[in-house]
Amino acid sequence: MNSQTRERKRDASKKSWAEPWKVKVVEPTRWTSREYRQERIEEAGYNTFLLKSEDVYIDLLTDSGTTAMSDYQWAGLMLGDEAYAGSRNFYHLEANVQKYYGYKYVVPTHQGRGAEHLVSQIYIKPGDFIPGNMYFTTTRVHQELAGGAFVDVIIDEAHDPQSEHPFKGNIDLEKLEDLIKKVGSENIPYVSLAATVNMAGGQPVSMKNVREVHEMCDRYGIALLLDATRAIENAYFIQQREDGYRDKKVAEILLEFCSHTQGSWMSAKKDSLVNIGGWLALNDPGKFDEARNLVVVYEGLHTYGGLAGRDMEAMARGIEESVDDDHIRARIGQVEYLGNKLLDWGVPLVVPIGGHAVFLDAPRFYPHIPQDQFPAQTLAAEIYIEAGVRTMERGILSAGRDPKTGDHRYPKLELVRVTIPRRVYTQAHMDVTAEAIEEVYWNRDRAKGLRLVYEPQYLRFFQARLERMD
Ligand code: PM9
Repeated sequence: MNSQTRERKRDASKKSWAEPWKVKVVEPTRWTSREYRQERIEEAGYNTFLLKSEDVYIDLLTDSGTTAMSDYQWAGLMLGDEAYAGSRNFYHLEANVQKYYGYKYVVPTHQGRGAEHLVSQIYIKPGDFIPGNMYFTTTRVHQELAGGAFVDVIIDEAHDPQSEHPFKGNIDLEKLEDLIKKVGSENIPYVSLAATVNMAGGQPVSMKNVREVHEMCDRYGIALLLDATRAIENAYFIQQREDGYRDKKVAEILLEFCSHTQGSWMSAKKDSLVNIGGWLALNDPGKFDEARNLVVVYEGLHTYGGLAGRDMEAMARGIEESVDDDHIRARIGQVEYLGNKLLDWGVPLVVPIGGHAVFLDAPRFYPHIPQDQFPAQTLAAEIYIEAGVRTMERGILSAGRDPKTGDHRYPKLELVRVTIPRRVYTQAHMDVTAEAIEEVYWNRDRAKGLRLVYEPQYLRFFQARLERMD
């Protein structure tokens, strides 16, 4: 062989993959100076939710409603049937929820929390307990507003950012049974199971676990309801990590998973690849009847639920695309690309890397900032100042206050979520993001904590304002 010829080392197991789409439309982004960003974040009360989108360079605040829709979905918008009642797009949506998720009855809602409101009002009576695999902000507030109290029964590993457990979203069966015995099954209207678990770092629930929780719920006559917002990402993790599922399609795994539950609520703004939309799906005809009645009070008629016909069409088509194995592999592959890069550089984050986001472990960035000085909120602000990358706090500010004592809740996890919208950013955006986070990590000793100057009553993280400690 010619000595000039470089031999390429082959490793057949390390084949690159690419996203199963190409770009047709682009939206310009804007780079700004560090001084400009420093002024904007101060103006925004050090809360990334209060920044203007035009002042953000790479927006990794959330994967909710930030998806790029496909040409198939955009074409569907033109087929919107905007009749007040009986829109054909509703029937398409209903058929796809039945086909891909397996539930019998479907009520559309404007987004996930519309469905959470309905399900909480229908199932919960004052004084009830709702066990679940870690709280989610909007889910818990609706449970509390209906008079219930959320009880965390997730496995302990979920609260440890460094535990490598492959299914950190699992419910601890012992904790669940202890609660049932303590408060009585008649005071537990349902078990609230999320797949994947957002606040734990996008961590999945195994099929074995949902099967066992289902059996326990059946034994005690308690319903098992699913937050299906990212259930397709959960199905992908089952395919990759659980024995017996490697050769199954994500769509088959999703159906099997849902079959263990009697209903579910959905924020279609995530898995289903749309900018707005949600639904509540139930198998119990009596509960469905109540939901169909209540939706007309809060959302709109039961065949549009606060949505335009075109939104329902985009959702119906998004569901079809969302269960495609190549799509979900590329989606989670991008999150893993960013996470692995940061891990290689020694940046502390939650492992295993989650489905929709990389979660930075703020206490390991800022051991000198106590939790009540908002280390994760500080970190999110610093990342914005560094490179215009917008992320979100998932720690003490998100956890809010205990409604009984009024004290801060102190969650064990104090994280910053670097959330990847679906089909929006390139690998180069991930590289820029990783470099910005690494820079903030190297300068970690200089960071100062924050204090609250304004705090709204509900879901304070959305609108709170803070200022830097001296
Ligand atoms: N999740 C998210 O960014 C948007 C609001 S909170 C910052 O992660 C789950 C698991 C969610 C979720 C929203 C909802 C509520 C329910 N369950 O936002 O009302 O992650 O559509 O859904 C957000 P909607």
